[in-house]
Amino acid sequence: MVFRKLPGVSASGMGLRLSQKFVFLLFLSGLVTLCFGALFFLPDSVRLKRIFLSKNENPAVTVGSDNELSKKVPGDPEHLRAGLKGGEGANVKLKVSRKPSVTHGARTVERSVGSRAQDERSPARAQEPAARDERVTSAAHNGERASAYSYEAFKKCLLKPALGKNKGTPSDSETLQRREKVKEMMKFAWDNYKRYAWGQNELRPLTRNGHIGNMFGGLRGASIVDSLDTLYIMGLMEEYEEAKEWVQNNLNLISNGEASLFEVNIRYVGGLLSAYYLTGAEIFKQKVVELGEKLLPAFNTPTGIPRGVINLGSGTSWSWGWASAGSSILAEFGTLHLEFLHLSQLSGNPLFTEKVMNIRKLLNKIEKPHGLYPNFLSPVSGNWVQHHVSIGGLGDSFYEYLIKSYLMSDKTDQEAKKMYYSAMEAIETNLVQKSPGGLTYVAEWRGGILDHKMGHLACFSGGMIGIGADDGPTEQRQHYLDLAAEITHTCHESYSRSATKLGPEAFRFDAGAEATATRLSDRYYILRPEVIESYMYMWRLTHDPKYREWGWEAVEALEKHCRVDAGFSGIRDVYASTVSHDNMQQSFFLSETLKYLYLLFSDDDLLPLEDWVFNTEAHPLPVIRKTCLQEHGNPLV
Ligand code: DMJ
Repeated sequence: MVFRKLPGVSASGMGLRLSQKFVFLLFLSGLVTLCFGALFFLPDSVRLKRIFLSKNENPAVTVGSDNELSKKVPGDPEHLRAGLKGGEGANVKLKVSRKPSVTHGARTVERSVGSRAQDERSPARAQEPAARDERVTSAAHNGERASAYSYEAFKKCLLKPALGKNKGTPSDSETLQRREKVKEMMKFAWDNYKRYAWGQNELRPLTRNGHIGNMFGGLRGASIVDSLDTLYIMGLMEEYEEAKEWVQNNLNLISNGEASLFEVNIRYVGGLLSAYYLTGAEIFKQKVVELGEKLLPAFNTPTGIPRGVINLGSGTSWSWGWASAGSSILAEFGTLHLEFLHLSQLSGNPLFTEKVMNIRKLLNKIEKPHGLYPNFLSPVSGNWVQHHVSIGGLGDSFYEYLIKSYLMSDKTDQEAKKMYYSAMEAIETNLVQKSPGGLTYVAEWRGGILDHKMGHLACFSGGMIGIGADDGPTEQRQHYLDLAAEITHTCHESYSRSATKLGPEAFRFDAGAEATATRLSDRYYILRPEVIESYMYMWRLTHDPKYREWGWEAVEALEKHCRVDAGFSGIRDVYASTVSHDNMQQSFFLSETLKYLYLLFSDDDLLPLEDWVFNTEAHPLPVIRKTCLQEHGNPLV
């Protein structure tokens, strides 16, 4: 038909029959659709794509709930892995559906509720210019002020030497031997990573190769950055120097990939900050400020609540495909405060602090059901999206960062303190339960209905409640310490009731279960640290020898079931005496699990808690003593 309309050309003149014309047209239109469609699968950086797809487009997300999500986790060998404290969610591959927007007609139909929330206000890309301005401003700030920050001045404000009098060496020989064993485990994990996966993100110890994954937006060397401080405090200096050299020469921050804001913050920003504060090496400061700036555009949303995923090159951000209705996750946007305050300190740029204070303000103001903080919040409207509350995955480290913000502020951040203790009160009233067998646990809350399950991730709360006990209302102090001990005991039970003496990903207290996993999909252990983390804090707070014993049980179990010829691996079923390995040595095993074990068998003056607060990836950050810092010439930000 088209041909007939072309001047001077008749269809018959071309010698085509009607059916042939039809087939030809069909082929032509198919070809055009194919070429155009292919544009969407090109990487962001490809020029053609940038020309064809206008800047106003907003990549969308697909709807998903954490329920749907957890269904995807089990059996997905790629992701019997990782994970946020911030989420069962992050247990899954970074999965962002990038469907095109409004301008491409029919495709809008495919979009989800979540993406609509984004598109309505066209937040992400429409605000890109602002993001760029911020980076420029920030860079200018850096030039002027970063140099004003003096490491020597900072050191004068520590109450005690960071590594203690004698690097925390314990005086009794058994503890010393145990500590040496942990150090050997670290060296073994590191050497194998170095041999088979150097420069990649994590080691696959069975196949003896590296894993890059897609949580870090093209950044590499997650295990290196996560290990810097552990190597340093263990006195593995040769290894530390190799790691530092890699950061200096190979940590390339010019990346155009899509990263989890939370994971990059806790592992890379946290790791580099700690490395800087422990060693004073300028390279870490330079890298961390540069990286911090790349995260700022994630905050360009109508509310300032960042989205979960950011393209580190373009600054475009998205919500997770699985997050309910385009929402942001409490444990993700609530786990930035500690690092961002330090980024402001080091760079002299107040923007980092402003961003996290804005999150704080919104959370403080918003109405909370029964005083609880649900896990999903819309970055567009600033309202809760669902009423699921958990001190485990999706919620956890938000609470952790409240009390740690208070402690890191030299106990001056009264707002954080108030929010923490009110949240604790609501959690105790609504979530804390006692099992028929007398075990204390923290259940999950779904719109008023309790789910009698506790995730491995939630086991960090023993330590958190412990470190918060002393600053609670006077009449509650002993109670909080007791509660911390009870929760830690329950988590230890989840380990001791398994064949391997390692704990499952989630355990339940219903249908006759007491601290055991009832679902096949909850039986795995991926070298997580939370239970050991609580042992370490409880040891420091009480010096009850049982915590060291429990830590040693964990070392023996790790050695027996997780150590393989070329590293450490997670296991698929903690109840099976013949284990099946998941082929992944998580970077948090080096940064957290082994560090907490090492600290457990060290004297308390190695990273004393008066001076250091651990971020959620176990990277120690110093208490900010503003007056002291200023007196010694460090500018206040
Ligand atoms: C770590 O990356 C951090 O502890 C995070 O807060 C939660 N998940 C893992 C360890 O399990």
